[in-house]
Amino acid sequence: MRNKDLHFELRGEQQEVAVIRLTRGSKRNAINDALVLALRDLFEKMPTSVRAAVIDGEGEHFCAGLDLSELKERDAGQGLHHSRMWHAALECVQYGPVPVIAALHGAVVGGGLELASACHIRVADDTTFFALPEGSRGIFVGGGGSVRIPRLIGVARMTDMMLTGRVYNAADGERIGLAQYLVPKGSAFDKAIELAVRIATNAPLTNYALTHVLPRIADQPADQGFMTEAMMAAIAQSAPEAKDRVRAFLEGRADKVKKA
Ligand code: 1HE
Repeated sequence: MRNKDLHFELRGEQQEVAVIRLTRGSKRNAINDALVLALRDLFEKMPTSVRAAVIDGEGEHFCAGLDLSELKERDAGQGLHHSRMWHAALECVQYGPVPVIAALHGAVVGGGLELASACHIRVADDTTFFALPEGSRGIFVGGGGSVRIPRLIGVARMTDMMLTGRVYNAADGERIGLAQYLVPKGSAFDKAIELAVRIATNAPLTNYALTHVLPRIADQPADQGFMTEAMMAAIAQSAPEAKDRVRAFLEGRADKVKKA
């Protein structure tokens, strides 16, 4: 599981926050086959203490995408399996054990944007820029981007990014939905940790509902979505932890919602 290009550490009193860092800064954190497999293994074998995870990248850029030096002559079958390998790994990120927050800076391009879009929350600092250079390299996305990115920004914007090589800066990226948070240069990681610490205090079943059930409801026809929602609501509210939390509020022991 260990890979020299992937740093892993646990933070917090209960070791509840995992930090995963791409440490291939000399290659702008370009993802080669070994690294994509290491990411998959890491999410499959996440320690049970972990309640939330943060992914970031060493150096000036979050991730330059696929390691283009490995893009050798593949036949159609090999290309298919390569893409499916990325799918399997990023599936482990999106549908893994815990919510994942991407702390973004610099280039978030190609497969780097595909990795970021498999995370549940994206925090971008002012230096972030988003692009899909596959369009000008004569290739196509292969890491799930065609499924996940239109769900964030719509088919028209992704089509434009790939047809024209359009690059979105951090502010415009946040405006169109590529990131949910925009923070000053150098502070994406700290903001992501702050969010992870907060998320780690939620009931695990609620976090599971949000990461595993909500995206599936969003893909269902409304009639089925309402039914899935009702079943998830029933399961969540019957957990003892939910009853404790509701009682704490009714007895004045829990925080009120504060005005933003
Ligand atoms: C790389 C890669 C890479 C950098 N594969 N080696 N991705 C791209 O098309 C992005 C290509 N990269 C860039 O546009 C730029 O490198 C950056 C904007 C990200 C950063 O620029 P800069 O000036 O800071 O770095 P650099 O000088 O371009 O690169 C430093 C080194 O990293 C250099 O290697 P060196 O041995 O000459 O030092 C680069 O070759 C290397 N490097 N990016 C391999 N991507 C599942 S399908 C996904 C499809 C894709 O992701 S397509 C790839 C899209």
